[in-house]
Amino acid sequence: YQKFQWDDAFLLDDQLTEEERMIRDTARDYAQEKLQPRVIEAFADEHTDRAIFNELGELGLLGVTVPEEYGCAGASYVAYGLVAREVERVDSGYRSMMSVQSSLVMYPILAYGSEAQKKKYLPKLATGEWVGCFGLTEPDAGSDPGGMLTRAEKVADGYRLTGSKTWISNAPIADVFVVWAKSDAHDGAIRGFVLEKGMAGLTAPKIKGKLSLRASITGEIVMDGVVVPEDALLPDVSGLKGPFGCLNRARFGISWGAMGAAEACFHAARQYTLDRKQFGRPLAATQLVQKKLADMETEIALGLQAALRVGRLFDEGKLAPEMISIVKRNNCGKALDIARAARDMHGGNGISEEFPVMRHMVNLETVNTYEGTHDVHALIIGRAITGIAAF
Ligand code: TGC
Ligand code: FAD
Repeated sequence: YQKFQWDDAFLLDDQLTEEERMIRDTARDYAQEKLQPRVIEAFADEHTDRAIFNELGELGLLGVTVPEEYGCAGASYVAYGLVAREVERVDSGYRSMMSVQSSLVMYPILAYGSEAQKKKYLPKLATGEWVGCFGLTEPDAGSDPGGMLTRAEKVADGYRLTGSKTWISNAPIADVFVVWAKSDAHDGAIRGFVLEKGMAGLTAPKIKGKLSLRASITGEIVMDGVVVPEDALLPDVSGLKGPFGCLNRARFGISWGAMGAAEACFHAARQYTLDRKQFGRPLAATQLVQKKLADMETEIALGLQAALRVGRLFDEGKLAPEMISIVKRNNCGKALDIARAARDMHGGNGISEEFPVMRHMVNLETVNTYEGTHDVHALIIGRAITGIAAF
């Protein structure tokens, strides 16, 4: 037998390729050396450091699955998941910045864009010279994006967009806006448009006062008759499957990222309870604490293994979106449980910013909600099981 590795229960590391390990290590070193030292202040001040995009870009960590011809690594989806895990080990907000840029902005331009759009946008998004955002959610259309009110009407040489999006990651600092609207010229079908900062009628005010994901800036997108040229339309997709194709990628990344946050909480709780003595012995010597640690170890081992399996199926072209719903839902829910337990195990210290547990806990409330809530993913899985949509 082998000696059990408490920090890699099922030897995940052995199941990765050389390239995946290399990308993982690049992301881990960057996250630990460059992101970890600034996260406490960023979260406290609700400050998003724009330079993080350039730093991620320099290391090739934006759009890692995008082909090399556009300045990216052309790596596997498993590699993308590993990057999300390492970045979210520090903070879910930083992972959010990375995954919106990669899955929700670069991917739709790659998959649905014209060659001219790909050449214009992808290299600059890859380096972080440009920041992107993705506008699907509206004030009255969250879980039900098909109920969106944003409209694109045909005008000479282009379209006029009117409507508003809310809860949009990166929006206030974005240069590029991938926005979804119902288009009159296409029988009311949902179509994607690429907008640029500075267009007349386009504003992106910041949403203030978030108690979660404070290191990642969030805003609205207000489109007050924004006129865009014909070539702002993403030509190669029509209908909700456009935005959902992007969400498949981002949700998959989140299933890994949430496990990174959970691991950070698990490791912190283990160390804290080994160090902290009450009743004359370490807290870790008590049965209740060991049960909690065993539960964390188990859920993380299972969650990572499941994310890896879905990633391999993704890379082999054998993916069903419901597989992603299973891992997004389960890993977010389990990460939230783990963060709450870790917070509790830190006692009073657990509410201090000096320990990562409460920050992860409040961040994971968002992660459990965005990209399809825990319950919406249950309904997606339920529909696949029964054939009945119960939304
Ligand atoms: P439904 O009838 O199910 O589908 C409409 C069309 O879309 C196709 N489709 C998919 N295609 C690819 N991948 C998927 N996962 C797909 N799911 C559906 C479907 O085949 C159909 O195509 P067609 O050709 O027949 O038209 O649509 P519905 O309106 O009944 O959908 C219901 C539901 C609940 C599944 C869906 O609306 C949903 O997923 N709601 C959750 C919304 C959501 O996730 N929003 C996320 C916003 S972005 C975000 O949160 C970013 S945060 C990122 C960060 O900061 O990290
Ligand atoms: P609602 O849809 O109103 O849901 C409220 C509650 O009702 C939830 O518990 C939900 O599970 C439940 N519910 C809804 N429908 C049903 C049903 N049929 N049956 C049972 N229960 C139901 N969106 C973007 O487009 N781009 C972004 O970049 C982005 N970033 C975000 C960043 C942050 C920090 C946050 C908080 C959100 C972000 N979102 C973004 C929006 C996010 O995707 C939505 O908040 C999410 O999809 C839920 O929509 P909602 O907030 O309108 O909640």
